[in-house]
Amino acid sequence: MIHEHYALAKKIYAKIGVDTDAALAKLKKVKISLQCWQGDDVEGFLFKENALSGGIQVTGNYPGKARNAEELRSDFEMALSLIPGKHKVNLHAIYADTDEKVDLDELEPRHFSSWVEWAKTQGVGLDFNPTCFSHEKAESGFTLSSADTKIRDFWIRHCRASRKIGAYFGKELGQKAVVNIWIPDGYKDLPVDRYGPRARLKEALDIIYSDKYDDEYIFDAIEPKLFGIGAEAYTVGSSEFYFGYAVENGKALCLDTGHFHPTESVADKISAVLLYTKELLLHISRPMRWDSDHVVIFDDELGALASELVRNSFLERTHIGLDFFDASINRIAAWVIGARSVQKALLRAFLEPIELLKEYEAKGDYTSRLALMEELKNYPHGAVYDYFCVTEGVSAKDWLDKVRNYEKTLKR
Ligand code: RNT
Ligand code: ZN
Repeated sequence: MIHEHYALAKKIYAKIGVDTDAALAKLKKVKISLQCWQGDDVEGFLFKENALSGGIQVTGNYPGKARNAEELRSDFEMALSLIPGKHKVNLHAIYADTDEKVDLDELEPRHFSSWVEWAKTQGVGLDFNPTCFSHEKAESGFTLSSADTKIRDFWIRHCRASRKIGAYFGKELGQKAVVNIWIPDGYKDLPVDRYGPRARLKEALDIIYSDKYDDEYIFDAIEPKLFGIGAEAYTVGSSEFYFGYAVENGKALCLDTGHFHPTESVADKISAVLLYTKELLLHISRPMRWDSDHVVIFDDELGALASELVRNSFLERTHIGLDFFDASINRIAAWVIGARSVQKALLRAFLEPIELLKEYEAKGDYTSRLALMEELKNYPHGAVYDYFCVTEGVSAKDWLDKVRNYEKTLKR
């Protein structure tokens, strides 16, 4: 059935000059980085007693979260088996797999060697993030921008250690590791000095990035944010702050789709940012009324984001990561739904007759442009995606049954 549907879809797309096989070949090349923190509600393994802080929140009490690296890896294997293609796994520093009592500023590549060995067996790449929250030294609400040099130096050491770990991932796995810095620093209420913390953050980043690593191994990104819970009035690492820093220092900006006013379009920002930065990191999330980090679905925003990347050939310069944490549904299904939604959106974008649409636009024929864009929504891209799943050896439709069966075997 799936093959028949595909044959028909292929003909339908051919009529508007679109080659479905070529679209699938492009989709196959796109890696999505799966965020490990969806698997255990951003708890990590290093400091089991620490509560989640930094103004982010996980809600829900669905059973079965991973309690250690072994369980998390097993969950990942299940999820990866249901997502067509080869992908990446995105780790946070608190997911170190070690029996040693080690603080964040003392982390070394060896504390992640089991992850690297596992990644090799799975054929996945690894990305990395310093964890500048859920820690006693982040309790003041300030990390890299703290006025207390002891605190600031601790976080600088942690970020330097994190880049070293990222470079180790890149070297071992033969593919660049994205090392993304996000800090929660900010004030709940109106500050008097908005400049000082930003000046300190800039200085801290300069120190962190003074360690040089091979471009082949590591890719640096910095992630701005509008606000966090408890930091509603002022966020040090704002959009302008990091955009400026990225442009001046040749770093990549990370655009998290939840980190803007809810009516802003992140899709619209990409073409502006990529005029000034070489590369881009996306944290694809789904904000609902606020930065709620709901599981990503194939909605209009995601469609627009995917079209922007494809129409402008930005994928070569863009790293795609997922960033959501929903504890109210099965956590493995959450990864699968999110990743497959991104793929579906990208596929629909790859199946657009871009030249024809551009031609309408250039001629000023906005009627044809709008009419065709709307018609395309009903084209059989779903049949093409199903075929992609099957050719990649992945369930097209009944993947959730597999998650359910796996879930039944868990003793958590
Ligand atoms: C927080 C940022 C950040 C985190 C992860 C856990 O608002 O989006 O990327 O979600 O690092
Ligand atoms: Zn993010």
